[in-house]
Amino acid sequence: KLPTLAVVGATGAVGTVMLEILSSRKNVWGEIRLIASARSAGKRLSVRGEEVEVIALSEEAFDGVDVAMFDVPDEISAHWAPIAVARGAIAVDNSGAFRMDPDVPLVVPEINPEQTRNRPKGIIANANCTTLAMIVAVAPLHREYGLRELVLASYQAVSGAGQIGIDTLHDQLAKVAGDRILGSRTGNVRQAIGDDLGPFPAPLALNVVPWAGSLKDGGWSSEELKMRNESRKILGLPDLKVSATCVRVPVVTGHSVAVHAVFGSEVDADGAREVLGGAPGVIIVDDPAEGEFPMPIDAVGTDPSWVGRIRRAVDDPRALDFFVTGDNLRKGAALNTAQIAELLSAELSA
Ligand code: 11C
Repeated sequence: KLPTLAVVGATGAVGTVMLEILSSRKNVWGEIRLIASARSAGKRLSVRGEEVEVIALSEEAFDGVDVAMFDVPDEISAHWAPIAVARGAIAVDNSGAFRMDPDVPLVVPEINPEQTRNRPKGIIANANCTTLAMIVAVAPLHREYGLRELVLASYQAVSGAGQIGIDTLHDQLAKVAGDRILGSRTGNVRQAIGDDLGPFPAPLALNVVPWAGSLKDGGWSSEELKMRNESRKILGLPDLKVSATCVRVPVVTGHSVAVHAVFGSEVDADGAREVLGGAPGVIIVDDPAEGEFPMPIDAVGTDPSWVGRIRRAVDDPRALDFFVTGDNLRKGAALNTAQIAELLSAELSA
């Protein structure tokens, strides 16, 4: 009998992409149960070509569930994932609630799939979307050259903040469209957009905002610290030096990261291209003469991390610079969760 899967948060931005992914990948599930807040209960959503009614989150909703995926905010996961485990499920959590718990593996199937079996709490964590876009490319380079340091700058899409982020950007773009004066004088974009900033601290339309997440010690944002801490844990490098600056840009979906990676040995761009060319989950798009770069408008809706602008640092023969773009709702969230769950389905079905 194929295992039963629950998707908690089925109606959210990530949940919606999850249902598409479950409908297009190899079918390894028996029942797929869709769970959401009481407000969304009763909705009918399509998965694997069938209409399934969404049920409300409750303890009983997990009865008979083998694997429960959580695509919900941290506090909902923190409360409900242990309940799902107590009811007999293995939880795969896409929130930040458990990622740094030493008893919870942080799994990227292309990098550390074996860690799905080491789950003393019955919970497996999925990494942050910005970390995921970048780490899929960094890990194979680390295996080849021995990573010492990462200096990162992100260019993050608004869908990282959920449906409210997408709606906010579209509303703001509608307010500024067609006005050719906007953006030429200080203050006039703020004035055109008004007070409705949605989940962002400043207007996103015609702007970039060097902020994602919440304020932490030393002026760092939570997103920047996630990139540091999660990279260390996934790569198994607890002393890795990581500095990140996370920036929100007016893109709907597709997180990008400019990476400066310093290694223990000398690197060269062709060697790196060869390593990345054979790496799972990576596609190289690197032909500047033809205008071919990794970009959100091309990467959206696709599975791999797109990598380009690969070059050796001019001033350090041990450092590589490159640019990565990945779909933050797919590999950055739903796809990686689905891949982890598929490993569990294989284990449970064996
Ligand atoms: C963003 N990366 O783009 C965030 C969203 O830790 O899973 C995901 C936050 C997380 O805003």
